Amino acid sequence: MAPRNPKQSAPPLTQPRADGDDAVVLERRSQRTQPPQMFQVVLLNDDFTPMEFVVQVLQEFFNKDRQAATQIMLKIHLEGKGICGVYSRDIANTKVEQVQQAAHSAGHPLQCLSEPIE
Ligand code: TYC
Repeated sequence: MAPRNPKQSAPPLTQPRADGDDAVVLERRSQRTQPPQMFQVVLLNDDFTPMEFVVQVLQEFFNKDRQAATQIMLKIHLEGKGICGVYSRDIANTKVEQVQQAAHSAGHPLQCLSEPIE
């Protein structure tokens, strides 16, 4: 059998199916598999969590160097919220849980959440 070039061939069709009076309906499937939904993990500002703790969270859980972590922390402090990173759903949820656990253990009210993007 000759190999098919997927870029040149028409999008796949579902199996023909009999519909009522022997009519056959061809349904076109959606053309492309969509990329997975991505999520941004966000930290919210508060009046109590120490700046140094936020910098350490950004370094430990979001792999930021100290300079980048400090810039993100200051942006959150000044603007109310800031993006720590963008991940697939499960990784984003894990990051949120890690931050919440660390903040809770240290007795800080730091809030972290995940938001779908686009
Ligand atoms: N606003 C806090 C303070 O002045 C610092 C802070 C920054 C808290 C970022 C939370 O996500 C945060 N100590």
